[in-house]
Amino acid sequence: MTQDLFGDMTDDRRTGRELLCADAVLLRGFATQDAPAILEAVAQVAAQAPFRQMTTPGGFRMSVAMTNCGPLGWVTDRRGYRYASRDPVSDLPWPAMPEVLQSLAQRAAAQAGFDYFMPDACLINRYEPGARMSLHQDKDEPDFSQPIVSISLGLPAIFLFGGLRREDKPLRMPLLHGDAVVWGGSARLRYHGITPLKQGSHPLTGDCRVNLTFRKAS
Ligand code: MD3
Ligand code: FE
Repeated sequence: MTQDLFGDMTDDRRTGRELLCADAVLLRGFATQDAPAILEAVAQVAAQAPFRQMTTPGGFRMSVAMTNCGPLGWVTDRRGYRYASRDPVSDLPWPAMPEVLQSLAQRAAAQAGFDYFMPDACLINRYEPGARMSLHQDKDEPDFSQPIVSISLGLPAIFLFGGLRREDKPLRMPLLHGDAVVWGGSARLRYHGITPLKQGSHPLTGDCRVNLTFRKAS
């Protein structure tokens, strides 16, 4: 008799896939092996387009420092949130998306069932102790049928995973070094955030956390 030993688990130990909710998949440790190469690529990007703390339309300076690579980059200033093809600091195009990042995002998406994900924007967030991201939706992209892939590196963070309305009480979930999350479909517009980063030290990133999100922004 054939039997699915893991058939009753939402934590799928055969694949490392864990369902956060419908259409949101957590791939624990997906990027751990590639972390040194990913961080080298991030350093290359940041040498051309340095991390900076951008200003929200409401006039607040974000605690998270950001940069981008790929044809489009996410930016915010007093005029609003948007994707732009140039770095507003240098007025140069964003650095190209390194192959190691592009292929990682595609492999993560495929693991979650999105076979032809072609991201054209990679937002790179750097959290130092105390930095946070309040509850928000990712809705500056034109096509919500396209998923988003997120990779977490360095210090752990507590991820807030809300519903489709800001009022929905969020679940808290740790995101650890090497974790990937892919969310699409009915999860694509869920509210989410990151609680203030705790102090610590990670052998590969020192006193910070780095998060990359890959998007199809055109
Ligand atoms: C959204 N970044 O850059 S990504 C962002 O860790 C952003 O820096 C966070 O939100 C960060 O816009 C979180 C992780 C994530 C994981 C699962 C989700 C976001 C999600 C599920 C649904 C919606
Ligand atoms: Fe987000």
